[in-house]
Amino acid sequence: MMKAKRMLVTGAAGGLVTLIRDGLPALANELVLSDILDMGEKRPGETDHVLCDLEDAAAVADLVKGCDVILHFGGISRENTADLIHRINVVGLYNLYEGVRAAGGGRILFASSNHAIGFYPREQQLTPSTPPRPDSNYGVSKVYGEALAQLYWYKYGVETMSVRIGSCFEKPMDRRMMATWLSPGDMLRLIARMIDAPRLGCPIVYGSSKNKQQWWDNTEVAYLGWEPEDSTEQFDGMFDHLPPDDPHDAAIVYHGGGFAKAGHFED
Ligand code: NAI
Ligand code: 15L
Repeated sequence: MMKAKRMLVTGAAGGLVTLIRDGLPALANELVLSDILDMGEKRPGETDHVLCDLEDAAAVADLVKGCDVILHFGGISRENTADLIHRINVVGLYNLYEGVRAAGGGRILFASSNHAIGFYPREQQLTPSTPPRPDSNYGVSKVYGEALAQLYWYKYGVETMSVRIGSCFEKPMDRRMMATWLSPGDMLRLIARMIDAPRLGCPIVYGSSKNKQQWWDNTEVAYLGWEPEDSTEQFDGMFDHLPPDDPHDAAIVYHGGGFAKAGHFED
Protein backbone atom coordinates (compact mmCIF):
# COMPACT_ATOMS: atom_id res chain seq x y z
CA MET A 1 0.00 0.00 0.00
CA MET A 2 1.22 3.49 -0.91
CA LYS A 3 1.56 5.98 1.91
CA ALA A 4 1.13 9.73 1.65
CA LYS A 5 4.40 11.59 2.13
CA ARG A 6 2.81 14.38 4.10
CA MET A 7 -0.90 14.22 4.77
CA LEU A 8 -2.96 17.14 6.05
CA VAL A 9 -6.27 16.49 7.78
CA THR A 10 -8.58 19.45 8.38
CA GLY A 11 -11.54 19.33 10.77
CA ALA A 12 -9.39 17.17 13.04
CA ALA A 13 -11.21 18.18 16.24
CA GLY A 14 -14.54 17.11 14.71
CA GLY A 15 -16.60 14.00 15.23
CA LEU A 16 -15.68 12.14 12.07
CA VAL A 17 -11.92 12.59 12.28
CA THR A 18 -12.01 11.73 15.98
CA LEU A 19 -13.48 8.35 14.99
CA ILE A 20 -10.77 7.56 12.40
CA ARG A 21 -7.89 9.44 14.00
CA ASP A 22 -5.95 6.44 15.29
CA GLY A 23 -6.04 4.85 11.82
CA LEU A 24 -4.49 7.84 10.07
CA PRO A 25 -0.78 7.45 10.98
CA ALA A 26 -0.65 4.14 9.05
CA LEU A 27 -1.57 6.03 5.88
CA ALA A 28 1.15 8.68 5.89
CA ASN A 29 4.83 9.22 6.64
CA GLU A 30 4.05 12.64 8.06
CA LEU A 31 0.63 13.54 9.44
CA VAL A 32 -0.50 17.10 10.11
CA LEU A 33 -3.81 17.67 11.90
CA SER A 34 -5.55 21.02 11.70
CA ASP A 35 -8.69 22.66 13.05
CA ILE A 36 -9.81 26.00 14.44
CA LEU A 37 -10.32 24.20 17.78
CA ASP A 38 -7.79 22.46 19.99
CA MET A 39 -7.13 18.87 18.94
CA GLY A 40 -5.91 17.62 22.31
CA GLU A 41 -2.60 15.92 23.00
CA LYS A 42 -0.51 14.85 20.03
CA ARG A 43 -0.78 11.07 19.61
CA PRO A 44 1.89 8.69 18.29
CA GLY A 45 2.39 9.12 14.54
CA GLU A 46 1.03 12.70 14.50
CA THR A 47 3.77 14.99 13.21
CA ASP A 48 2.13 18.30 13.92
CA HIS A 49 -1.05 20.05 15.04
CA VAL A 50 -1.79 23.43 13.42
CA LEU A 51 -4.59 25.74 14.53
CA CYS A 52 -5.89 27.38 11.37
CA ASP A 53 -9.06 29.19 10.38
CA LEU A 54 -10.23 28.31 6.87
CA GLU A 55 -11.31 31.93 6.47
CA ASP A 56 -7.65 33.04 6.65
CA ALA A 57 -6.43 32.56 3.07
CA ALA A 58 -2.74 33.21 3.84
CA ALA A 59 -2.73 30.77 6.76
CA VAL A 60 -4.48 28.11 4.66
CA ALA A 61 -1.94 28.60 1.84
CA ASP A 62 0.85 27.99 4.37
CA LEU A 63 -0.92 24.98 5.84
CA VAL A 64 -1.24 23.07 2.55
CA LYS A 65 2.35 23.70 1.40
CA GLY A 66 4.27 20.44 0.92
CA CYS A 67 1.22 18.19 1.48
CA ASP A 68 0.68 15.56 -1.22
CA VAL A 69 -2.61 14.37 0.35
CA ILE A 70 -5.23 16.57 1.98
CA LEU A 71 -8.28 15.15 3.73
CA HIS A 72 -10.61 18.11 3.95
CA PHE A 73 -13.14 17.48 6.70
CA GLY A 74 -13.12 21.01 8.16
CA GLY A 75 -16.13 23.30 7.91
CA ILE A 76 -19.78 23.66 8.85
CA SER A 77 -21.21 20.15 8.97
CA ARG A 78 -24.94 20.74 9.09
CA GLU A 79 -27.56 23.39 8.26
CA ASN A 80 -26.77 26.90 9.46
CA THR A 81 -27.10 30.52 8.34
CA ALA A 82 -26.37 31.19 4.68
CA ASP A 83 -23.71 33.68 5.81
CA LEU A 84 -21.74 31.22 7.96
CA ILE A 85 -21.97 28.47 5.37
CA HIS A 86 -20.79 30.87 2.69
CA ARG A 87 -17.84 32.09 4.75
CA ILE A 88 -16.54 28.66 5.74
CA ASN A 89 -17.78 26.10 3.20
CA VAL A 90 -17.60 28.35 0.14
CA VAL A 91 -14.88 30.96 0.71
CA GLY A 92 -12.91 28.71 3.09
CA LEU A 93 -12.96 25.88 0.56
CA TYR A 94 -11.88 28.25 -2.21
CA ASN A 95 -8.96 29.31 0.02
CA LEU A 96 -7.94 25.67 0.34
CA TYR A 97 -8.05 24.99 -3.41
CA GLU A 98 -6.18 28.19 -4.21
CA GLY A 99 -3.53 27.26 -1.65
CA VAL A 100 -3.14 23.84 -3.22
CA ARG A 101 -2.89 25.31 -6.71
CA ALA A 102 -0.25 27.83 -5.58
CA ALA A 103 1.68 25.02 -3.87
CA GLY A 104 1.78 23.04 -7.14
CA GLY A 105 -0.85 20.39 -6.39
CA GLY A 106 -1.84 17.67 -3.98
CA ARG A 107 -4.59 15.05 -3.95
CA ILE A 108 -7.70 16.13 -2.05
CA LEU A 109 -10.51 14.23 -0.36
CA PHE A 110 -13.46 16.61 -0.22
CA ALA A 111 -15.97 15.63 2.46
CA SER A 112 -19.14 16.21 0.45
CA SER A 113 -22.44 14.94 1.75
CA ASN A 114 -25.59 13.03 0.88
CA HIS A 115 -27.30 16.41 1.37
CA ALA A 116 -25.98 17.38 -2.09
CA ILE A 117 -28.63 14.96 -3.40
CA GLY A 118 -30.96 15.01 -0.40
CA PHE A 119 -34.08 16.00 -2.32
CA TYR A 120 -34.30 12.83 -4.40
CA PRO A 121 -36.98 10.41 -3.25
CA ARG A 122 -35.61 7.29 -1.59
CA GLU A 123 -37.36 5.04 -4.10
CA GLN A 124 -34.83 6.32 -6.67
CA GLN A 125 -31.39 4.72 -6.49
CA LEU A 126 -28.68 7.25 -7.27
CA THR A 127 -25.30 7.02 -8.98
CA PRO A 128 -22.29 9.35 -8.89
CA SER A 129 -23.47 10.98 -12.12
CA THR A 130 -26.95 11.77 -10.74
CA PRO A 131 -27.20 15.58 -10.90
CA PRO A 132 -27.22 17.36 -7.54
CA ARG A 133 -30.52 18.12 -5.84
CA PRO A 134 -29.53 19.69 -2.51
CA ASP A 135 -31.87 19.82 0.46
CA SER A 136 -30.42 22.77 2.43
CA ASN A 137 -28.00 25.74 2.34
CA TYR A 138 -25.49 23.22 3.65
CA GLY A 139 -26.25 20.83 0.76
CA VAL A 140 -25.77 23.68 -1.72
CA SER A 141 -22.31 24.35 -0.26
CA LYS A 142 -21.40 20.70 -0.88
CA VAL A 143 -22.59 21.01 -4.50
CA TYR A 144 -20.34 24.08 -4.80
CA GLY A 145 -17.44 22.03 -3.42
CA GLU A 146 -17.97 19.26 -5.94
CA ALA A 147 -18.07 21.88 -8.73
CA LEU A 148 -14.90 23.57 -7.47
CA ALA A 149 -13.20 20.18 -7.45
CA GLN A 150 -14.18 19.72 -11.11
CA LEU A 151 -12.82 23.15 -12.04
CA TYR A 152 -9.48 22.54 -10.33
CA TRP A 153 -9.18 19.11 -11.98
CA TYR A 154 -10.09 20.05 -15.55
CA LYS A 155 -8.32 23.42 -15.50
CA TYR A 156 -5.37 22.84 -13.17
CA GLY A 157 -4.98 19.07 -12.85
CA VAL A 158 -5.64 19.01 -9.07
CA GLU A 159 -7.20 15.62 -8.24
CA THR A 160 -10.13 15.33 -5.81
CA MET A 161 -12.26 12.49 -4.58
CA SER A 162 -15.58 14.02 -3.49
CA VAL A 163 -17.24 11.67 -1.04
CA ARG A 164 -21.00 12.10 -0.63
CA ILE A 165 -20.80 10.79 2.91
CA GLY A 166 -23.96 9.20 4.29
CA SER A 167 -23.75 9.07 8.09
CA CYS A 168 -20.30 8.39 9.52
CA PHE A 169 -20.74 7.76 13.22
CA GLU A 170 -19.82 5.00 15.62
CA LYS A 171 -23.22 3.43 14.97
CA PRO A 172 -26.53 4.37 13.31
CA MET A 173 -28.61 6.75 15.39
CA ASP A 174 -31.99 6.33 13.67
CA ARG A 175 -33.74 4.12 11.12
CA ARG A 176 -32.53 6.19 8.17
CA MET A 177 -28.94 5.56 9.16
CA MET A 178 -29.51 1.81 8.78
CA ALA A 179 -29.19 2.68 5.05
CA THR A 180 -26.85 5.69 5.14
CA TRP A 181 -24.31 4.55 7.77
CA LEU A 182 -20.65 4.57 6.81
CA SER A 183 -18.48 2.77 9.33
CA PRO A 184 -15.28 4.52 10.43
CA GLY A 185 -13.36 1.45 9.18
CA ASP A 186 -14.88 1.71 5.70
CA MET A 187 -14.06 5.43 5.66
CA LEU A 188 -10.40 4.64 6.43
CA ARG A 189 -10.30 1.96 3.73
CA LEU A 190 -11.73 4.45 1.23
CA ILE A 191 -8.99 6.95 2.12
CA ALA A 192 -6.39 4.21 1.61
CA ARG A 193 -7.81 3.47 -1.87
CA MET A 194 -7.65 7.16 -2.74
CA ILE A 195 -3.99 7.35 -1.76
CA ASP A 196 -3.25 4.14 -3.64
CA ALA A 197 -5.04 4.96 -6.91
CA PRO A 198 -2.42 5.42 -9.65
CA ARG A 199 -4.72 7.92 -11.31
CA LEU A 200 -7.58 9.38 -9.32
CA GLY A 201 -9.12 12.05 -11.55
CA CYS A 202 -12.10 13.76 -9.98
CA PRO A 203 -14.67 11.12 -9.00
CA ILE A 204 -17.77 11.47 -6.87
CA VAL A 205 -18.19 8.48 -4.55
CA TYR A 206 -21.05 7.65 -2.19
CA GLY A 207 -19.87 6.92 1.33
CA SER A 208 -22.01 4.21 2.85
CA SER A 209 -21.20 0.76 4.16
CA LYS A 210 -22.38 -2.62 2.82
CA ASN A 211 -25.81 -2.10 4.41
CA LYS A 212 -28.81 -4.22 3.46
CA GLN A 213 -30.67 -1.16 2.15
CA GLN A 214 -28.61 0.41 -0.61
CA TRP A 215 -29.76 3.83 -1.86
CA TRP A 216 -26.58 4.58 -3.80
CA ASP A 217 -24.75 2.65 -6.50
CA ASN A 218 -20.99 3.18 -6.83
CA THR A 219 -20.51 0.94 -9.90
CA GLU A 220 -19.32 3.94 -11.95
CA VAL A 221 -16.33 4.37 -9.65
CA ALA A 222 -15.48 0.67 -9.29
CA TYR A 223 -12.01 1.51 -10.68
CA LEU A 224 -11.11 2.80 -7.23
CA GLY A 225 -11.33 -0.77 -5.94
CA TRP A 226 -13.17 0.24 -2.78
CA GLU A 227 -15.48 -2.42 -1.39
CA PRO A 228 -17.13 -1.53 1.92
CA GLU A 229 -16.80 -4.37 4.43
CA ASP A 230 -19.03 -3.37 7.34
CA SER A 231 -22.80 -3.43 7.50
CA THR A 232 -25.62 -2.17 9.72
CA GLU A 233 -26.80 -5.78 9.88
CA GLN A 234 -25.01 -5.93 13.23
CA PHE A 235 -27.54 -3.32 14.48
CA ASP A 236 -30.67 -5.05 13.12
CA GLY A 237 -33.65 -4.52 15.40
CA MET A 238 -32.11 -1.50 17.10
CA PHE A 239 -35.07 0.78 16.22
CA ASP A 240 -37.88 -1.81 16.38
CA HIS A 241 -39.23 -0.30 19.60
CA LEU A 242 -40.04 2.98 17.78
CA PRO A 243 -43.42 3.64 16.11
CA PRO A 244 -43.45 2.82 12.40
CA ASP A 245 -42.34 5.55 9.96
CA ASP A 246 -45.06 7.60 8.25
CA PRO A 247 -44.36 7.01 4.53
CA HIS A 248 -45.74 10.49 3.68
CA ASP A 249 -43.45 12.35 6.08
CA ALA A 250 -40.88 14.38 4.08
CA ALA A 251 -38.21 13.18 6.50
CA ILE A 252 -38.98 9.65 5.31
CA VAL A 253 -39.66 10.34 1.63
CA TYR A 254 -36.29 11.89 0.76
CA HIS A 255 -32.67 10.75 0.94
CA GLY A 256 -31.80 13.80 3.06
CA GLY A 257 -34.27 12.93 5.84
CA GLY A 258 -34.73 15.75 8.36
CA PHE A 259 -32.62 18.16 6.27
CA ALA A 260 -35.18 17.89 3.44
CA LYS A 261 -38.09 18.34 5.83
CA ALA A 262 -36.74 21.31 7.80
CA GLY A 263 -37.88 24.84 6.98
CA HIS A 264 -35.56 27.70 6.14
CA PHE A 265 -32.90 27.95 8.87
CA GLU A 266 -33.20 31.70 9.37
CA ASP A 267 -37.01 31.94 9.54
P1 NAI B 1 -17.90 18.35 12.86
O1 NAI B 1 -18.76 19.56 12.89
O2 NAI B 1 -17.86 17.48 14.06
O3 NAI B 1 -16.41 18.75 12.47
C1 NAI B 1 -16.09 19.83 11.62
C2 NAI B 1 -14.84 20.49 12.13
O4 NAI B 1 -14.55 21.62 11.29
C3 NAI B 1 -14.96 21.00 13.57
O5 NAI B 1 -13.96 20.44 14.39
C4 NAI B 1 -14.81 22.50 13.44
O6 NAI B 1 -14.09 23.10 14.53
C5 NAI B 1 -14.05 22.65 12.13
N1 NAI B 1 -14.25 23.98 11.58
C6 NAI B 1 -15.40 24.69 11.56
N2 NAI B 1 -15.16 25.93 11.11
C7 NAI B 1 -13.84 26.01 10.83
C8 NAI B 1 -13.01 27.04 10.34
N3 NAI B 1 -13.48 28.28 10.07
N4 NAI B 1 -11.70 26.77 10.16
C9 NAI B 1 -11.21 25.55 10.46
N5 NAI B 1 -11.94 24.53 10.94
C10 NAI B 1 -13.26 24.77 11.13
O7 NAI B 1 -18.38 17.48 11.58
P2 NAI B 1 -18.04 15.96 11.23
O8 NAI B 1 -19.23 15.15 11.50
O9 NAI B 1 -16.74 15.59 11.81
O10 NAI B 1 -17.90 16.07 9.64
C11 NAI B 1 -16.65 16.30 9.01
C12 NAI B 1 -16.89 16.69 7.56
O11 NAI B 1 -17.56 15.65 6.88
C13 NAI B 1 -17.74 17.95 7.39
O12 NAI B 1 -17.25 18.67 6.28
C14 NAI B 1 -19.12 17.41 7.07
O13 NAI B 1 -19.85 18.32 6.29
C15 NAI B 1 -18.77 16.13 6.31
N6 NAI B 1 -19.81 15.12 6.46
C16 NAI B 1 -19.92 14.42 7.63
C17 NAI B 1 -20.88 13.44 7.77
C18 NAI B 1 -20.97 12.59 8.99
O14 NAI B 1 -21.78 11.67 8.97
N7 NAI B 1 -20.19 12.83 10.04
C19 NAI B 1 -21.85 13.16 6.68
C20 NAI B 1 -21.64 13.96 5.51
C21 NAI B 1 -20.64 14.89 5.40
C1 15L C 1 -24.23 15.27 7.12
O1 15L C 1 -23.85 15.84 6.11
C2 15L C 1 -23.86 15.78 8.46
O2 15L C 1 -22.56 16.33 8.47
C3 15L C 1 -23.99 14.72 9.55
O3 15L C 1 -23.95 15.38 10.83
C4 15L C 1 -25.27 13.91 9.39
O4 15L C 1 -26.38 14.76 9.55
C5 15L C 1 -25.29 13.28 8.02
O5 15L C 1 -25.12 14.24 7.01
C6 15L C 1 -26.56 12.49 7.73
O6 15L C 1 -27.22 12.76 6.74
O7 15L C 1 -26.86 11.58 8.52
